[in-house]
Amino acid sequence: MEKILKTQPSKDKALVVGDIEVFEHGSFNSGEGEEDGWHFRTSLNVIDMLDFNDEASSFVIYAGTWELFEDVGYAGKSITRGPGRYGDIQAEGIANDSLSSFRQIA
Ligand SMILES: [Ca+2]
Ligand SMILES: [Ca+2]
Repeated sequence: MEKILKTQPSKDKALVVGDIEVFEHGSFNSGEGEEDGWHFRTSLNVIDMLDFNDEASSFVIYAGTWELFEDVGYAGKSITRGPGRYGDIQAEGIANDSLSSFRQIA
């Protein structure tokens, strides 16, 4: 089964090209070998994680400053992070398995 995301291009062309990778498990573990393991890397804003909703546990930001939200539509509790490796999303302030949308803000 192919999993899908609902994405949007950035509205602000002045932004650097963002680059973020999100993982199903903590410590950048995609659960490879598991039937439902996943990770994905994108430069697009994701307004609704759809098949990946409420599963993310770690992320890496390679470029840009991103806002991550617990609810779809860039709503609910959020955090803002720049480039770095974040092996435990809960330690950053988003509950584990709750990420639903994210967008680049700078
Ligand atoms: Ca997870
Ligand atoms: Ca959620």
